Amino acid sequence: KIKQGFTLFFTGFSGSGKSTIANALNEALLADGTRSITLLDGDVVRTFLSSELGFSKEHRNLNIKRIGFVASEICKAGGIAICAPIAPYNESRNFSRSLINQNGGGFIEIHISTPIEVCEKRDRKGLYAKVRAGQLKGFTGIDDPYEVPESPELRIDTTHTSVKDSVNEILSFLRKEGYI
Ligand code: GGZ
Repeated sequence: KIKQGFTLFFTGFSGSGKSTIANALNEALLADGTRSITLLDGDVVRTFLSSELGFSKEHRNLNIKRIGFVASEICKAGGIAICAPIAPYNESRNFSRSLINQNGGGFIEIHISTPIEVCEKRDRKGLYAKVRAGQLKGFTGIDDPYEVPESPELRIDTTHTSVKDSVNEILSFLRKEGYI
């Protein structure tokens, strides 16, 4: 029997660890089996699917709805979609969940809840420094909103959790729920 398609939908601040965990999870799932997996990373989506969009509330919601749509098509075909945008708004996260559920796919929302102070301290891409220097405005968690998900399937704070442990926690959840 072919297993149900599902979407792993990461959400959290820039630098919270979403992409790192999403990539490691992608590798683990690829190594584990025979299923088709698509990683929809934030920067790739913004290059190829949402290149005309900025970071207003409207544009961010539109970006997330597009990601949700692509993920729903992947799920329909029995595949696994891994998405890792910031996705700061409930509206478009919930839209994606509904669309994917309607199409018979599972939706696993994973809030990477690493606090903004920790993300800023890491500042892997130097973006927080730019924000503090006044060169970047409307940055999520600094001077732009992030609506904390109320009931995600998983919540992981990477302050004291390794990538490996995060991946294992997600894999355990997927096994427990019968997704893999
Ligand atoms: C937040 C921004 C902004 C603003 C540019 N606010 O660390 P990154 O660089 O690679 O992740 C961030 C990415 C966010 O794009 P998303 O498509 O994930 O956002 S959303 O879900 O809200 O549509 C960051 C960079 O783009 N970036 N300007 N103002 N992040």
